[in-house]
Amino acid sequence: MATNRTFTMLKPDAVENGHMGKIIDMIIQSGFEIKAMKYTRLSTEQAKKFYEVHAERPFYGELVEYMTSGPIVAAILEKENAVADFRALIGATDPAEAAEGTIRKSYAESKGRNAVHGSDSDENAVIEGKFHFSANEIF
Ligand code: DAT
Ligand code: MG
Repeated sequence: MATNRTFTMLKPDAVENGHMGKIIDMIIQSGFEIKAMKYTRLSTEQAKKFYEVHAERPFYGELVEYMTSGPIVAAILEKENAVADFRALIGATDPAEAAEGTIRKSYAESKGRNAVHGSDSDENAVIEGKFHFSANEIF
């Protein structure tokens, strides 16, 4: 069942490079409504848990270190077909492979430092949203 919601993080490189405002604007202009948003920093424990599906991958340690290296913006977004439409808006994991006009094509530094996260399923969107927000922070 589609929830029409997805979860995103503007990653440390996007914040560091001053792209936060432009990316949020792209998200809103693409028809997503912000249901929850916070400026925060992941602890090592949180980053490990969030990316635990990648625990066996060779880049896991680097990923956790990077995701805890500075503040991020976490948000829950709503739109019809939110998960798939947001994946289309952010583009491929590697910005070199991302389509023109996507957030990663425009703002990501590399496959590892790729500006933005987007949930890959409705189920994970719910899990990831709950990971960052309590019920009274979601509107
Ligand atoms: P996505 O973020 O597009 O869903 P993913 O879930 O496969 O991609 O991987 C999660 C994050 O891990 C990704 O945004 C960046 C990092 N990552 C993935 N593959 C990588 C690689 N080959 N080298 C370095 N970092 C990688
Ligand atoms: Mg993923």
